[in-house]
Formats: sequence, structure tokens, C-alpha cells
Amino acid sequence: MFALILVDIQNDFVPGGQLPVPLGDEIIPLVNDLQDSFDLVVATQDWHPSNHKSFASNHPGKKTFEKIVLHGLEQVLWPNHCIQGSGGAGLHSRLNLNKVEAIFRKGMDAEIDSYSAFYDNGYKKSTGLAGYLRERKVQKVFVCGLAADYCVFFTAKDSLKENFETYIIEDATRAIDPNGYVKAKNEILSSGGQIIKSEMLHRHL
Ligand code: VGL
Ligand code: ZN
Repeated sequence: MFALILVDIQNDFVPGGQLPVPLGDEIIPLVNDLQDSFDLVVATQDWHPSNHKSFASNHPGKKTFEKIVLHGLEQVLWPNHCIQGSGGAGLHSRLNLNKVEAIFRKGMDAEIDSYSAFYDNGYKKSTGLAGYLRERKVQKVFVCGLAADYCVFFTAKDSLKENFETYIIEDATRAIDPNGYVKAKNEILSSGGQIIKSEMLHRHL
């Protein structure tokens, strides 16, 4: 079975949002088309309380995009984004959700960030996604969405750790920082993952 994971395609991550990924909204028509080729489609939703420690606003004197150490882990300080119940946290209105069987929320613990769809950044808690995919007999996991250098990357990395055959569909993602994406891509390739373009998808299904 083949699963497609739609990572954080939320209003705050597209132009006009609080943490816009450049050209992030461009992926939506392709992501909608891709869904038809999969046995299972799931989505993730970044879903932070307003006191989340990944927000620069919760560290007086610190600026956005500054890095700190938070409970022993490197943490980028982000603008406030994807606050639970806010419009910015909503999945994008043009994203087709009809085939999405489950939405995994993440980033709800104020003390730790959570980029991956599988675990928080400190591997303290699982979202249950790996077990869910295994119960649905998924062998191949395809990742798309936002942002390529953060949540898409960490989701693909954990998917490989969980022994799924893992692909990033490159044209169905956009990065916050293009240099960060080059590094991310190399790490996925060297860990046994694959980076494909959607036009090549048929060769892998
Ligand atoms: C993300 C930064 C902070 C992402 C989420 O979805 O890539 N990036 N929270
Ligand atoms: Zn976040």
C-alpha cells in the first residue's frame, strides 16, 4: 500500500500567513491531483498553544529566526504561527480534504517543538502515525507539503527510521530556505530515501 502524507498545508505557511514559505501555495493544485494515485492520504496540522516555546514572542529580548537551546535541543525561534483554533492554523481552503482519512496534529506541547509527523523533536512522544500506517499495511510513504527544509524533511527522516520506503515528491513541496533544502535532500538520499518529481511517480507505485 502507498500512503501520501500532506504536511502542514496551512494558511500560516503560505504567502500572507505568519510564517510564509515562499510560493508555498503553488503546490496545492498538484497536491490535489496527486491524491488520486494513493491508497491512503493523511494530513498533518501544526497546532500550537499561544505560549509555545518555539515562538520568539515567548522569549523576551529574542528575535525571530534566532537560535536558542531549549531543554537541550537547538530551537529556531519562529514568529507566532498555527495557533490552535486560529485562521492561520486552518488547512488551506483550496486543499482537497475529501480523501484525507486522518489528520495528525502536532506541536501541542508548549515545551517542545514537533517538526515530524511521527515524533516530537526530542522523540519523547509518538503521534501514533507509524503504527497507523503499519496497521493499514503501508510500505511506501510519499511526503509532500510545507516546509521542505523543516516538517517535510523531518517527516521523511522519521519515515525512513520507521523502515518505510520513503519518497519526497519534490515539486509538491517548497522550502523556507533553499540552502536548508539542499542539505535536507542530501541527508534523505544518504539515509536511503528517494527524491522524485511527480511526473516520475507512476514508476514507483
Ligand atoms: C514548520 C517551522 C515551525 C513546518 C512548523 O511546517 O515546516 N516550520 N513549525
Ligand atoms: Zn510550528
